[in-house]
Parts: sequence; structure tokens; C-alpha cells
Amino acid sequence: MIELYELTGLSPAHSFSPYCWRIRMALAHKGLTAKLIGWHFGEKKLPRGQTKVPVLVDDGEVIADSSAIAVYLEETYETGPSLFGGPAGEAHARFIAAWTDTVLTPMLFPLVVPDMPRHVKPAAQAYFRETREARLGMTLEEAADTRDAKLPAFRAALAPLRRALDSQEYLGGEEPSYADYIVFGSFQWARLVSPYQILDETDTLQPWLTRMLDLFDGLARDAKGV
Ligand SMILES: N[C@@H](CCC(=O)N[C@@H](CS)C(=O)NCC(=O)O)C(=O)O
Repeated sequence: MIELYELTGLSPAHSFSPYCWRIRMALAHKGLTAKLIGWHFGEKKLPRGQTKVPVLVDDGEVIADSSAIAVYLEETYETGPSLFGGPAGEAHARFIAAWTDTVLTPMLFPLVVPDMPRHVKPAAQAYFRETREARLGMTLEEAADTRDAKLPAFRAALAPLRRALDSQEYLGGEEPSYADYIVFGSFQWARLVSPYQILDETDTLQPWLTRMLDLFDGLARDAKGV
């Protein structure tokens, strides 16, 4: 049996981590189901002393880090379509993950993180504030006050994504691939933790986002958010 440890908020149904959503979508893509085990900031119950999620446990084998988990699922399970479409796709997905982790998510972070304390349990509030303010270089309140000024730069940084998706349905081409799940995970995180409108309604990325929310019978759309 596959178990997926994932970050949850005040309720066990509120799963919002961008990295965990990459794996939720990857599991659905492969037609696999997992027992979902909620974990909250600061808790000590992750397997083998891991301090971050997602962590996948498959028949006793522990795999941490979303990229490693995706490769593990691809190599271990022949069910469903390929996540990468071969070695070149796997290599290209590394670039997509690098861009998402170093550009997209860091630019999104100050826009949505001011709304996150409401999803954090009292015991983890101090930890959450301290670690997130260190990452922001300012208080959560200052981030809230300055986010409108940061929005245009965030939207401009999405230009490569728009350009690619103007001429194809998915980053994977005609069908979604793990590259789509990498990027989508960050949008899903924003959607589930914050009411802040990160994209204009007329943004040309909207049709792709709608397609992503529609996948797997609306798996991501049905997720409980703010
Ligand atoms: N490189 C890791 C990053 C995982 C990560 O940063 N997870 C966050 C949740 S989004 C986490 O577990 N944070 C724990 C904490 O901040 O204490 C991956 O791709 O899985």
C-alpha cells in the first residue's frame, strides 16, 4: 500500500502544499491511490526523521522529495500513462522544477503567505511566523501591505509559461505531464490558502488552469480551500 504524508492545515482535508499537489496529481495520472496521512508544521511523525513533505512510503520503502517521488512512481509503476514521456521529458521536467522553485514559487510566496497564518495551528504559529518572515525579509503584515506593488512583476514573470501554453494545451503537449503538475502545484497552493487574486480573469493562462482543475474528475477543483 502506498502512503503519502502531506501538509494539512487546521482540518485534515485541507491539503495545500505545492509539492504535495505535484504528487497528488502524479498519483492520479498513474491511476494510483494512496492513503493520505496529514502532517502539520513542527510535528515529529514523518518517517525516517524527514522534516519536509511530501514523503511517500511504498511497502516500507521511504521516498522523500517530490522530484524523487515522481521518478520513483515512473520507474516502479507501469500503470497509466508515462509521467515524463521518456528520458528527455524527465530532463526537461528538471528545468521546469528549477524555474518553478527559483522563480515562480518565490515570487508567489509574498503574495499569498500573509493569508496563511489562519491555516496554522496555535502550537505552530510562532514557528510559522519566524521561518516565513526570515524568508520574506519582512513581517507578514509588511508583506500584505506591499503585495499589490509586487503583483505586476509576478504576472510578468509568467511570460514563458504563457508563451508555451499559447500553442499547446499542456506543457506536456496534447496531454498533461509531470511538468504541468510541477507548475500547477504552485497555483493550487495559492488557490487553497489565499483569496488574493494572483491572475487577472482575462489572463491567457486561465484556460490551462481550468484544464488542470478539470483533470481526474476535478480532483484539484474539489480540494477544500479558503
Ligand atoms: N524540495 C522539496 C521541498 C518540500 C517542501 O519544502 N515542503 C514544505 C511544504 S510546501 C515543508 O514540508 N515545509 C515544512 C516546514 O516549513 O516546516 C520537495 O520537492 O519535496
